[in-house]
Amino acid sequence: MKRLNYFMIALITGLFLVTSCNQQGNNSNGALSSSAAEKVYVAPGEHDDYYAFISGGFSGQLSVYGLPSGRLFKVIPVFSQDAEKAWGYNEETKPMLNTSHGFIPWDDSHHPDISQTNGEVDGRYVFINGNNTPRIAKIDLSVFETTEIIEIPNSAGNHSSAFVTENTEYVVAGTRFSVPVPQRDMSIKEYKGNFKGALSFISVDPEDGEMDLSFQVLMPGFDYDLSHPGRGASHGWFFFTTYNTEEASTLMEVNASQNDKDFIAAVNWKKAEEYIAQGKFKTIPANYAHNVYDEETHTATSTMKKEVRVLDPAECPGLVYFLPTPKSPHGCDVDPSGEYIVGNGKLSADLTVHSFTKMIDAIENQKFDGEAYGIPILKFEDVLAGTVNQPGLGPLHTEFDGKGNAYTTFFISSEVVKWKLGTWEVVDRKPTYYSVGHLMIPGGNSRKPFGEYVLAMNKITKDRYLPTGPEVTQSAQLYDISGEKMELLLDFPTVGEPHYAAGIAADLVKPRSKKIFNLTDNKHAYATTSDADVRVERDGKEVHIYMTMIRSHFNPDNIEGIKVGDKVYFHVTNLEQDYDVPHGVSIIGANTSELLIMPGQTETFVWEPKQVGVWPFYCTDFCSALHQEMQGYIRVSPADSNLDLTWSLGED
Ligand code: K7E
Ligand code: CUA
Repeated sequence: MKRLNYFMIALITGLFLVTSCNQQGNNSNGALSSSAAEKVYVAPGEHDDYYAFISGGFSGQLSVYGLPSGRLFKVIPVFSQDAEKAWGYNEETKPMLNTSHGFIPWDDSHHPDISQTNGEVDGRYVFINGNNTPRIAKIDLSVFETTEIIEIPNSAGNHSSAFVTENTEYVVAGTRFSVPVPQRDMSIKEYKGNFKGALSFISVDPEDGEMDLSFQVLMPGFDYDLSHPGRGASHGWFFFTTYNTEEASTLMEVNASQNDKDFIAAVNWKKAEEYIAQGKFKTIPANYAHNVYDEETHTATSTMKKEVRVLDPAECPGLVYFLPTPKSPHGCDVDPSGEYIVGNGKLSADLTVHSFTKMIDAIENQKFDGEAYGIPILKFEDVLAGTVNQPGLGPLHTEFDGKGNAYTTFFISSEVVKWKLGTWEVVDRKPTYYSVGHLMIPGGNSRKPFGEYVLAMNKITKDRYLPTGPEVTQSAQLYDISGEKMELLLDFPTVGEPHYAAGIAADLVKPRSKKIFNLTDNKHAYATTSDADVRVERDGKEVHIYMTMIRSHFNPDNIEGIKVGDKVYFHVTNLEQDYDVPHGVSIIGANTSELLIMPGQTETFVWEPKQVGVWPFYCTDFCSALHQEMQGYIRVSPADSNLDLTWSLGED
């Protein structure tokens, strides 16, 4: 199959899909058996064994589920505004969504990955990519909140991201689209040879976890689809799938499918560190936002960074090698030992597995088969570990159970296929409903997968759930993989489009989860940590209300002297110091969301009253038996009123 014509591609992507979706769910009756039900049953009040962090795709967020129950606990806002949590609406978190393109309230989040120590997931952070306006976010698992977002310059469609090295030295972000670097006004027709693909290495401070864009490797103008780190012997390397090595810029479905083989790019990041230390980098101008949320001020700041260090592989021998890999590979997955690198060629009949040992051997013996833009190309036969023959149609992603087995998803034939590392034989296959994308084994992207379950994330559900109009839910399916054969246990709906997920034993996260914020640590510029400090201050047309909340009142709850045309800042501090007692607040006519304030925290929203009157505000979170009494009034007078500011609580 040297050339795929238009018709064949339509056949593969269209027709087979229809066939798979016409399969009925009736051969999945394993899910109805009582043993399957028992395996996912978590009794009321009991906890799940695992956390699953599932990306929201076009929702831009990250959802937190329990496994095996499939129960949804939280949707963590990351790249998209979330009125429920005031994310991107309150004054404190707006800077988190700042970019070089201004305030961007949405993104497309695909690949969460959990921080690691010695190659094992450690439960400190989850990192996730924003594809559309390239960004990497860090979620702190002590609070389950996004605490840092860094924009990636010279990148577009930040897809081969956000994967971590085995001691979280780096979070790696590869561009999907190649673009002019630096960006400039030029003809699209001059793409070939001129556009570049930036692979970004973002360091993570071992102490405080702060991210910094350490350097970028400026690669040829291919598309960089997915990536995974080496581990064990291959620690120090990072592997990226490429497609469009044709460097086409139009009608990609045909033009980017011409080459019989694309590449997996093997990047030696330890070598990169040496080149950086030797000063063999160029510093080029850039413009990107670095946004940090401070837990003590409960406030985010956004800083614009102005330059980035880049390495040119043509000038850095030993930095990058190309491993030929058939037919537009998508997933790029490394097994727990670090020896095998699996390339899932979307249009290939077979799965290709490369050997790290053979790769090093070929490099040492200089067995090259030409070069591309100064990057040596290794011989396919020299690096091939083995091939899984005709395992299914449309392979996308592979995970590992730590017991010598790999599990690959097949989008077109709608199945998960289990095969053995080393012998490459297929040992089991189970259908998915339908058209599976990624799959996830908790710890599957580490040296020590937990190996008990695999979660398949499906693109299409059709008849699997009650219909909800033209838009139906997407879905995850949980399989027991503790035995020789996989067993389908559970379907559960997801938020947005689940691309990838990351999972971890609950015991590694639970003990670190915070219950409250200490009021004594609250360093918010407008905090009101005692009722003695409650006040309202006018500064021209700006009014600042320093307000507290505790069961079951606001202080103050009566305010007069506000005028039409004022800009009123509500700085509200929740004085509670008990677990699970948030309060909310909003006022009629506010052009923003409510605030939902955790114990010990301060948040701010702005209200610009437009009408004269006496307007109520109230608590939006049912907090006590007297929650409905938790309310107050603000008197708004005409713009030319001379009424002085007054405020009170408990005065009639
Ligand atoms: Cu295959 Cu964005 Cu990882 Cu979706 S990607 S499936
Ligand atoms: Cu406070 Cu309801």
